[in-house]
Amino acid sequence: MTGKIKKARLFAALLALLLVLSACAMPQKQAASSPEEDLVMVGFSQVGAESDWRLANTQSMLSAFSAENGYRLTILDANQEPRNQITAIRRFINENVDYIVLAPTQENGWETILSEAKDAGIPVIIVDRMISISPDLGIDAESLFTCWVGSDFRREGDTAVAWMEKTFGDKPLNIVHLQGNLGSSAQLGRTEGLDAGLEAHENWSLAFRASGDFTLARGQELVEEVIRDGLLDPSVPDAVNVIYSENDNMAYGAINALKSAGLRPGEDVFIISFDAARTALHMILSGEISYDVECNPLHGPRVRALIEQLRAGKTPPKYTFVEETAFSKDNLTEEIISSRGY
Ligand code: GYE
Repeated sequence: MTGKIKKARLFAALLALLLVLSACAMPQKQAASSPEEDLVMVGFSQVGAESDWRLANTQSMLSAFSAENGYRLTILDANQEPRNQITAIRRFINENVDYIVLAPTQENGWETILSEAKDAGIPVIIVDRMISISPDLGIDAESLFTCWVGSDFRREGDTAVAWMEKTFGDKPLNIVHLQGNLGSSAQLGRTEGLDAGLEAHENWSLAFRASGDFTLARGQELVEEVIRDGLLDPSVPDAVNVIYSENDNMAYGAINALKSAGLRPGEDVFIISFDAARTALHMILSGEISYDVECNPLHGPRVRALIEQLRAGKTPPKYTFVEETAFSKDNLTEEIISSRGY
């Protein structure tokens, strides 16, 4: 081999080595500056898509935890099944996300999976509804989550009852009660409020009570059944007919059923609802819904603020209750409706 060829080979070998070295270095360099790698991973186990409230809540989480804000959010929709939430949380643990956010379908049944998250060292933030752990299990529920943000559902129920007292005075009430998912905090608190009202008023009677799962379809079916059974007959003297619907979507279903049976919501039957979603607020202005207790679904920025505090090494409050109001025709205008975020 001539000296020239040797030199050329050496040069080629060096060049190849350089290329290999730079090829090895490149992905690392890219990875270090890649925004994808820097994103904070959040796994959100969402209840489902059963209502306007829930859709607004999911949307709020998506905008708050965007990539531009520095997050990679995975939302798993549990279709209102607690066991789907357990699978979702286990997946988040396996993926070693930075934070788990849980909107619990029901209060019970979280001890095993949340202990797994705790053992994996992943902070859990609970949003909207609450968890509870049976005292005989000897586990402190508060030790299984870092913090919670949501509504005071019992207070919402009390607000509705106070309005019924003020509006109907001492008239006898014939009440049809559409409950949310049994065992969820939203159902439990709103039902407790009504139960206290029933307890305090001898002339309030409960004609019907069943769960409509927070959906329009179930709310409609239940009220169709109630009408078939003659439980909302406007010709019965003295009784004021009231539907106490634990969310707006069931109220929409109730209104459909009333109208198809020729009954007038707001005249033959008064509807009290919860959430105060935009469609429902328009129904207040048109007189179909008489009173709506607000439940604010825009938790995305609140959950993000809690995570930001944790990331900064601070201790956020264990419980954050959202301030809420209630609407009737007396305090609502089109301007108010269009100024609201949901
Ligand atoms: O009222 C209902 C939704 O947990 C506050 O869930 C939430 C409730 C809300 O499906 O519309």
